[in-house]
Amino acid sequence: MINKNSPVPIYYQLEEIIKELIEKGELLPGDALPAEREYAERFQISRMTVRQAFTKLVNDGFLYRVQGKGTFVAERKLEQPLQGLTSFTEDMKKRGMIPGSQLVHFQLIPATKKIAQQLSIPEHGPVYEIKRIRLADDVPMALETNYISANLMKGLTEEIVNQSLYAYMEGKLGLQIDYATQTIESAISSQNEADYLRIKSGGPVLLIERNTFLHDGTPVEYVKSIYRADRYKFMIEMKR
Ligand code: 16G
Repeated sequence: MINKNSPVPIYYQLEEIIKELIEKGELLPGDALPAEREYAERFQISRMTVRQAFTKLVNDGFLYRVQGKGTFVAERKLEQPLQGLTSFTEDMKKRGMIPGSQLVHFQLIPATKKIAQQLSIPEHGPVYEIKRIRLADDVPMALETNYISANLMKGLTEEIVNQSLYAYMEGKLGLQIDYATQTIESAISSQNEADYLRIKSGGPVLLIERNTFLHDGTPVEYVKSIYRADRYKFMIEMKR
């Protein structure tokens, strides 16, 4: 299966072979890969080359390593469309997964200059700071910090925060969430974030910031999220 006369590097050919096995379901999430030595013998290539292919696949999120145990097939990434303004709860339900939240903290704080600006409210105005670990089928996917003006978000309780914020805003408060702007940047997780997300410290994450508005332009939330880069990829359709 490996062509040593090809101009295509051998590690790359092996990478493609492993990816195909994953694609076809012959290697499933959680399955252990054969030892480097075994692959080296099977394909008559050097262990260094096998390691190079494994490392590339680890970095690209297809595989993960466990110290002293070996290399395993990673869970597939969730493909999140970027069109459409949806909530975490809606996104997970659409996939047939069970959405969940673990509340890290829920506080009423005076708005800092930056948050006041983002929410178009006076500095030191009352703001809810809500930090939640967002779970899909009990697996942490993101760590989300929402800032919401307390004057807009009447009657917020811990119980509500453990459910869907968008459902509360629209269903109970009758607010019409209309549009949002969002940026996505790559980042490296801090020890703290990694602990919440159950990944290793320094593991890749995506920093997503969202500003959401009502139809009349009133800001309803400013959100800073840390998404697991090993579990998420974003998709957008383009046309010209
Ligand atoms: C998503 C949104 C977040 C929103 C939350 C509401 C991103 C990056 N963020 O996680 O802005 O506050 O959904 O979810 O997509 P909920 O209705 O389930 O509480």
